[in-house]
Amino acid sequence: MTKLFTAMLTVGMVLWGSAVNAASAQVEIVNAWVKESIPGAMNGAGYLELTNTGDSEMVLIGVKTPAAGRSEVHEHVMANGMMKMQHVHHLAIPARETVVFQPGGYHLMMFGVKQPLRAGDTVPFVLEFADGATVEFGAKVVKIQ
Ligand SMILES: [Cu+2]
Repeated sequence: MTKLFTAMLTVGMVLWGSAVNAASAQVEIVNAWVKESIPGAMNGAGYLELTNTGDSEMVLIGVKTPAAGRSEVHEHVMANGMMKMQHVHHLAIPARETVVFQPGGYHLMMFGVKQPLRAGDTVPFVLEFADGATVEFGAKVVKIQ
């Protein structure tokens, strides 16, 4: 990872640090990871297990990362016998339930990755919920064989 990229990520994390509010305590994130970039790839994807630990539904409405020009919550769907990705604008997570983001299903789509994502790096993300809550976490870049 270049020095410039490291600095950029640090600035991003500091700026977003102030955005966390108390409601974020209602969400737990484990097993967050990102696929290592394949040479020449402009896009990337992140995965995680997201648990709503609270007593009320949480609705995920967006995701941000300083590592890419734009990021969206996506899912894979079958359309006319073909797998395609689509933007998920509202993903409801019922109280006490876990949603697993994994290859072939929900993922955090990154468009225009600014630097190749290398195994061992950590990509910071912020999830945004309909009630205004935000949750920050780091996803480890993993090499895909
Ligand atoms: Cu996608």
